[in-house]
Amino acid sequence: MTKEDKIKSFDVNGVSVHNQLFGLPFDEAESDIIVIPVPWEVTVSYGTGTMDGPRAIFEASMQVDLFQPQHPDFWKKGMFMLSEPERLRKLSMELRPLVESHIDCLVAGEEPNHEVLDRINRGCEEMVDWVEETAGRLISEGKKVILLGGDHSTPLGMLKALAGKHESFGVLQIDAHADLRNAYEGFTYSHASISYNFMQLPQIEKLVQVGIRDYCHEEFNLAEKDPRISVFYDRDIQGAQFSGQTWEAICNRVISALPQKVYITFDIDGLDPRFCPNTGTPVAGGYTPAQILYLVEQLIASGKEVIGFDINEVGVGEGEWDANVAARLLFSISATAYSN
Ligand SMILES: [Mn+2]
Repeated sequence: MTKEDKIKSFDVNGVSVHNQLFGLPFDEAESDIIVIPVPWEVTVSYGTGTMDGPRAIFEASMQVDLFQPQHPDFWKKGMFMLSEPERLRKLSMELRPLVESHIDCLVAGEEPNHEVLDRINRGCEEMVDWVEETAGRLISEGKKVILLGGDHSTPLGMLKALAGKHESFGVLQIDAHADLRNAYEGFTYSHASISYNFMQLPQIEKLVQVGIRDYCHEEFNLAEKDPRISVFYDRDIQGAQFSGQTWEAICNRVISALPQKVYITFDIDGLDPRFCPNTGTPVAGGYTPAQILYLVEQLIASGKEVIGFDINEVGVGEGEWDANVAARLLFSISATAYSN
């Protein structure tokens, strides 16, 4: 059956296709938009559970209705999620106990084992390489790409792949954390170092962070002195709202700070924790899904282009609430960013 035939015969109001992202009937070749799942939680520093995020979002996606008021035909573009790389899930589970013993060492003030640290860093490098290779292949096939973490170390390979295609672009980071630490806890590819790491790519001309409310002196100072980094701290955003500034005005300030091409890295903990109670490192404060969606809508309305995005740090605890929120955001952000 051709894609056209599938579109004609698919009942968009009916029961979703079993075991397919959003219950859509398309395969990888027929889908314009491909989701890369990265089951990975090696360097997480507080709670675990993000490794199963992509799987849980996939499950929850089958309950999402496909009507998007501004883009009712979006589903016809096709969205498909690759199968999970089993090798990475296995490697993540192998490395996790080593990370825990390394962190215990640091907490106890003992000298860490450098061989163990090397092994962790090499394992993380393998994950980054796999993501870069996979995203690179999809980009060269003309696909729009989305990554689902896993912890926030997972998008580095995706950004490297995009840096191979785009001479210059900006990153919009929605997050409670700045993630600007250099090799946090000794881990080169820590989830708390993602922004420090991708800012080493010369193609990234600008980083605009939104929602930051848990950060250290080093991160504050680094952001202050790097002209490529603009931070909209949660305290300042909430303060502006308290004194009467609209969310629209705040979005416009964020968007003005970004260049024409934008990658969005969305740590789910940027949201108010009531929308992601099982994320690894929740922090009080933050935003509603509607506010984030409005920000992306305004970004697209401004004429800027989204060249890729990720959603990461979605935790799985009791029930499926976190994944349910993330699945709906995945669909509506995709419809907003990728309808043209
Ligand atoms: Mn975070």
